[in-house]
Amino acid sequence: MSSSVIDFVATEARFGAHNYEPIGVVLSRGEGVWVWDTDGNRYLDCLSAYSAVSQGHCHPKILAAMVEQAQRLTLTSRAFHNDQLALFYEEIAALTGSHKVLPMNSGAEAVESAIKSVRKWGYEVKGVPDGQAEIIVCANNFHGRTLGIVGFSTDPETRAHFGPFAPGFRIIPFGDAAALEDAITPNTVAFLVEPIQGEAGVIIPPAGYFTEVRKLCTANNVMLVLDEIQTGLGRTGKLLAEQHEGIEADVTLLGKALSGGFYPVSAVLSNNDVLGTLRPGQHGSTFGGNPLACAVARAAIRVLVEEGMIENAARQGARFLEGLNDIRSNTIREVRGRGLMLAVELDPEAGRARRYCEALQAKGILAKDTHEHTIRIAPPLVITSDQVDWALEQLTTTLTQNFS
Ligand code: IF1
Repeated sequence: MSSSVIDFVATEARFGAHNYEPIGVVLSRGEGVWVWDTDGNRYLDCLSAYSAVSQGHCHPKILAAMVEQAQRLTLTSRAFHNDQLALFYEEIAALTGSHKVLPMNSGAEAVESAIKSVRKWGYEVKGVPDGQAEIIVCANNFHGRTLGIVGFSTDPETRAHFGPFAPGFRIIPFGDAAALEDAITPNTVAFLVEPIQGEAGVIIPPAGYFTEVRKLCTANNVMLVLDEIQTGLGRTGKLLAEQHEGIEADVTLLGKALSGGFYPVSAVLSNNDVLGTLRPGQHGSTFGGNPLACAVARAAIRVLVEEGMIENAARQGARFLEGLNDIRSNTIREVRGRGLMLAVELDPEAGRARRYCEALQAKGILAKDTHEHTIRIAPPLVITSDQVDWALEQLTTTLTQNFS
C-alpha cells in the first residue's frame, strides 16, 4: 500500500470502532461510475455505496440543488412548514402512485417507522388486540441495523450479543408462499419483505411468488410492506422491483438512491391508510423531511427519470448478466441478477470472494463480497455499454483464476 493509504487506514484503526473491514483503498474523488483513490488510481465502482449512488457519483444536478438549498435553508424541524416538503411529497407520490408519505432519514428508520405504523393500523383499524400484533419476515432478511430490526434477523453476525429483542415477529423461508399462508394468524398485521434479497446475495424469488403473496395478504387483510430501499429507484431495471411481479405493495420503503448518495433520505410510502393512523406527536424525527433533504431528493428522482437511468439499468443489466453467464469458469457456481442488481456466487472450493474482490481492485474494479462466497455487482445506473464490456473483461480475467 502507498504511504497515504497506510496513514488513513492506521488513523481509522486507531480512533474508529472496528465495525467494518474495508478493502485496502482510500477514495478521494468520484464522478459518474468512476472513483479515484488518494494516489490517483481510477476504479469503476461496482458497489455504488450499496445502491445509494445509483445516479452516479457527485451528479452535477443533484449537487447544484443541494448547494442552492444549503445556501437558503437547511433545517427547520417539523415544528414549522418549509417550502420543499410539500413539493417532495407531491413528486414522490406522483412518481410511485402513493397516497401518503412519511419522510425519514436512514433506511432503518423507514423500516422501524413502517413497523410502528402497521402495528398501529393493526390495533386501530384491523382490531388486533393491543400488544399482540404479529409481523412476518423472511429468513436471511436484511432491513437495517437497529435493535428492533436485528431482533428479527437470522444472521448470527448481525444479532449476536445485542439482545434482548422485541417480540412480535415470525420468520418464514423467502420465496415460499405456502409458508406465508401457514404463518398468517388473525393477529398478523403485515408481511415485511425485500422483493429481491440483497445482502443475502441477490436472491430472486420463484416466478409468481409475489402474485401469490399479494393474494394472500389481500385475502387476510395483511399489509404487504416491500422494502425497496436497495431494489427500488431503478436498480432492477424498473422504478420499483414490484413492477417485475405486476403487483402493488400496501407500504413501500425507499432510501439510499432517494438522495443519489448526497444525504440520508428515506421515506415510507403508503397506498392506503396505514400512515393515516399517525396523529401529531405520535412519531417524528429532527431531520425527517427537512428542506435540504427534500431538495436533494427531488433532484435525485428527477435526474433518475429524466436521464433515462431506469431504462439504462434494464438495458445494461441484461448486457452485464449475459456477459457474466458467458464466462466459462469452474470458479463460478451461479450468476444471478435483475437489472443492475447482480451477483456472482463462487464455488466454495474457489476460495473467499474477498480475495477475488482484492484481485478486481488491482484491475480497476471495486466490488464487495457478501457471505464469504458471493461477489455483488451493482454499478451506478448511468454505466455505458463500453464500461460494462470493460468491466466484464476484468471480471473474466479474474474469475478464470483460482484463489483457493
Ligand atoms: C451496512 C448490507 C446492503 C438495505 C435494505 C434497509 C437497509 C438496507 C434492503 C437499511 C441497508 C446497507 C447497510 C450497510 C450495508 C448495506 C447492505 F450489506 F448491510 F446488507 F446493501 F445489502 N433495507 N443496507 O439493504 O438502510 O439504515 O443502512 O440506510 O449496514 O453495512 P440504512
